[in-house]
Amino acid sequence: MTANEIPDYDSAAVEARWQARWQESQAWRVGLLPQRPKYYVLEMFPYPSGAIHMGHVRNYTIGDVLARYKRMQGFDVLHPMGWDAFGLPAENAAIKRGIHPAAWTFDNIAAMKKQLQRMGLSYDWDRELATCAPEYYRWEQRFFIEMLRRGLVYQRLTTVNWCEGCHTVLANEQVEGGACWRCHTEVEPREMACWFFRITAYVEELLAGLDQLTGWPERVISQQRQWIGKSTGALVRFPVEGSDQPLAIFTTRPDTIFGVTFMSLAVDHPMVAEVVASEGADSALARFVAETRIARQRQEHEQELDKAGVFTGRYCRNPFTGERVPIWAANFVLMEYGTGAVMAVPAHDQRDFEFATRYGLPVRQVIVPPGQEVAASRPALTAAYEEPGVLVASGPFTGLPSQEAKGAITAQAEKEGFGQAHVTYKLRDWGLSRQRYWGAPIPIIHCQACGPQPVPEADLPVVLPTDFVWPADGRSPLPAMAEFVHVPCPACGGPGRRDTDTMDTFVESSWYFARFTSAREDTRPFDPQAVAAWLPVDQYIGGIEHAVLHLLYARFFTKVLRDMGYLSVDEPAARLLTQGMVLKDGAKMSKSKGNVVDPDALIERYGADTVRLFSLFAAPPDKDLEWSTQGVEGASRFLSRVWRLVHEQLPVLAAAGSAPADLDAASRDLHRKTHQTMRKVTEDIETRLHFNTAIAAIMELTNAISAATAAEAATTVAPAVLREAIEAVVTLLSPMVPHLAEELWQTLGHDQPLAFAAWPAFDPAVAQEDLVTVVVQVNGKLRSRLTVPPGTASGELQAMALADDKVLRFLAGKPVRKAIVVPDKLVNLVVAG
Ligand code: ANZ
Ligand code: ZN
Ligand code: ZN
Repeated sequence: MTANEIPDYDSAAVEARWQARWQESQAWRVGLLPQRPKYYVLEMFPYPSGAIHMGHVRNYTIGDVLARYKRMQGFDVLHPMGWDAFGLPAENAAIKRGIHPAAWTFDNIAAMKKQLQRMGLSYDWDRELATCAPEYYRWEQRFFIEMLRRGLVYQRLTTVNWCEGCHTVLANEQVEGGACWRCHTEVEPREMACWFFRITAYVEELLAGLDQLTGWPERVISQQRQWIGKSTGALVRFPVEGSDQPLAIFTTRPDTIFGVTFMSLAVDHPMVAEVVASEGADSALARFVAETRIARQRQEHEQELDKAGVFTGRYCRNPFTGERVPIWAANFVLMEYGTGAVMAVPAHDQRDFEFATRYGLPVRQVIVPPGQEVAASRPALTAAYEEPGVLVASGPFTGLPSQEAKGAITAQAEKEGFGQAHVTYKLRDWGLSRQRYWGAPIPIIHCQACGPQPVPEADLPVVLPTDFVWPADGRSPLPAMAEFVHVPCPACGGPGRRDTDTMDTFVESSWYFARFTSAREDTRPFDPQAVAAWLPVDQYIGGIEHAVLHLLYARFFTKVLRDMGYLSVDEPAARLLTQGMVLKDGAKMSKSKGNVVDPDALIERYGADTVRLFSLFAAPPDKDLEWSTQGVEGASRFLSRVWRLVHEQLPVLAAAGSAPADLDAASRDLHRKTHQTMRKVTEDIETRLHFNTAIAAIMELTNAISAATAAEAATTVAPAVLREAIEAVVTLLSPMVPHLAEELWQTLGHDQPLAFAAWPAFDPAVAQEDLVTVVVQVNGKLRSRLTVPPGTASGELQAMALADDKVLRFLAGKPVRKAIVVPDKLVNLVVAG
C-alpha cells in the first residue's frame, strides 16, 4: 500500500463506531457473581454538577485503564459508575433559576452520562445508581434505624448557624465572614436538636485499621490519624475554693504540673456560665464570652484568634503543691476537647506563654534540657520550652526525666484520688442532620408522649416529596408540607410530627461501593453473595481532598455494616490511589479562576483517545498534571503515527508466517525490544500504576519498528517479528486508547474484540539482553572472564573483577595500583610485581 492509499485517521468515526458496539453488546457488563477471579476498580463517583471537568477525565481514565488491563488479564472486572446526587448546589440552582432540584439533578446526570460515554469509559451501566432515588436511600433509612437500635445513632442539642433573614439553618460553607451567603444577614448560633452517628464508638478500630491499610498512601493514613487525634495523658481534679465541685483538666504533660500558674477555661465551660450568672450580663466576663462566640463564628477555617482572656475571680488549688491558682476564661480553649479546662503551664506551652506574657502572669520553669538541672540560675525564658527534659523545682519528682515523671505523677494522683490516666480523641461524633430539602429524609417521627420514634420498616422508604413549587426564599419546603409532617406516632397512634431534616450527603457516599455489587437488588440493601464475592474494592481512585471525611466515614460504615451482618470485610478498599490535580499555568483548574479547559471541546477537536493518552502521559497519576496544548498535540501525532505504521506495514504483515528459528540480528533486536516493552508496560501498570512510563516504553518500541522498517534500513526484519511488534504496540496501548486499538486490531485481521484478548505475556528469555564477555587480566595476563549485559558501567565491571575468585587468587592480596577498563571488552588490573 502506498502512502496515499492509507485511509485518514478519523477519530470521531472510529470512536463512535466502537462506542456503539460496546453499548449494543453490553460489553462491560458483569454478572451478579464473578465467574473468574474478581477485580473491583472504582473511581469516586461525581456530584452531578452538569458537566465533567479535566479532573474527572483524569480520574476516570486512570480507572478505566486499570479495568481494561485487568479484563485482559483474565479477571471479571466490576467497574461501575453512579451519581452522588443529593446536595446543596441543586438547591442553589433551584433558588437562582426556579428549577426543581430533582429536575436539575436528573438533567445533569443525563448530560454527564453522555460525556462519560464519549470518553469510551468501560462502565457496567446496568449498575448505575443515583443516591437521590428512593430505591437507593431507602436502605440508608433502614441502616439509620438499625443503628439507632444499636445505640450508634442518637439525638442531642447542638449549635447551628441560623440566618434570621432566610429563616434557615446554613451549612458551614454557606457562611461567608459570619454572614449569610445569600442575604448577608449576620449568622447567629442557635441550639437545635440534631442526630449524630456514634463514630467515636469505633475510634480504636478506625485507628488500628490504619496499620493494615498498606495499599493506601501514607499521606491519607497520617491525615486520618491526625483527624482521629488520639492523645494519652491524665485527668487531674483541682479543688475549687468555695465549691465542692473540683475543676477537672486533661493534660498530656502531667510532668509539668509543678509549673502551673493559672487555669484556662473554655467560654462554654459550666463554671464560666456560673460566674456570668452571678455577675450579670454586663460584667467583663459576660462581654468576653459573647465576643468570643461571635469571633469564633466569623473565624475563617484555619485562622487562629489572638489569645485573649478574662479572670473569673475564682481560685483553685494545685493538688500537688497546695498552691492557690487563679482561674481564667480564655478564647483558645475549646469546650469540645478534653474537659474544656486546661492547667496552664506558660513555661512549657507556647499558647500559655503568650497568654501569660499578655496578662503579666507568672512563668515557672520546671523542665530543663538534660544536663542543665544543676545550673545555679537560669535566664528568663523568651518562649516556652516544649521539649522533654529533666524535672526541676518539682518536689519529690525533681530529677526525673519528663517521660518517667509523667507516669510517676499520674500514679501519685491516682493514689491520692484526684486524678487518673486518660485518653482523649479529637474525633467527634458525626452530626448528620441537615435542615435542607435535597437530601434523604431522616426516618423519625417525633411524639410529645413517646419521644422520637423510628418509622416502622413497612412504611419505608420515607420518600422525599417532590411535587411542589420550589419556594423562592430558599427555605426547605418540608416543614410547611402538612401531609408530610403530620403523621400519627408509630408507638401510641397519637399526633406525631415527622423529622423534617435530611441526612448529610456524606452518608450516601459511605456505602455506595457496597451497593454497586448488587445495585438492582430490591428486597434488601445487598445480595449477600454478591457483596461477599466482590468486596473489598481492589483499587479505589479519587482526590486527596477526601482523605479524611469521605474515606473515614466509608471506613466507619463498612465496620458498622459488618457488625450488622451485611458485609464481611473490615475495610472498604484494599488499595487507594489519590490522583494529582490538573493544573493550568501552575494553578488548579477551576471555574472561579477562569482557567478551565472543557473536555468536550477537546474531544471534539482531537478525539477521546488523544485526551485519554495525554492525561495519562503527562504525569504519574499521583502527581499534579500541568495542562499543555503541545502535550495534547503530541499525543494526537503519536496516535496518527501508530495508525500510519499499521496501515503501511499491512502488506508485509499479511505475508507473515511463523518466525524462522534462526533470526538475523535486526530481527532479534526487534523481537527482544518487543518483549522488553511487554515486560515494562506490565510492571508499570501492575506495581505502580505508572502509565506515563508505560506509554513512553510503547513509544520507544514504535520508534524501533519505524527504524527497522525504514526504506534505508540495511536489512528487513522477519515479517513474523514485525507482526508481533506491531500487535504488541496495539495491544499494550489498548487500555489507554481503546477505540483506536480496536480499530487497528480489526485492520490487522482479527475478528474478536481486543478488549477481551489476552494481555501479552512476555518471554523473559527473549526479553533478556544478549550478554557480552569481558575479559579480566592481571598485569596483562588473561585470568578470568565476566559475562554481563552490554553497556555495564566501568565501575561495576571493576568491582566484579575484584570480587572474582580466580582474579583474587592471582592478586594474592597485593594492592591494585591501576585499573584499565574498556566497557564490553576488558578489565586490566595492575599490581606491584
Ligand atoms: C498542661 C500542659 C503543659 C499542656 C505543657 C501542654 C504542654 P493534644 O496534644 O492536642 O491532645 N488542652 C487540653 N484541653 C484543651 C482544650 N479543651 N482546648 C485547648 N487546649 C486544651 O493537647 C493536649 C494539651 O492541650 C493538654 O496538655 C492541654 O495543655 C491542652 F507544657 O496541659 B496541656
Ligand atoms: Zn440569609
Ligand atoms: Zn407516641
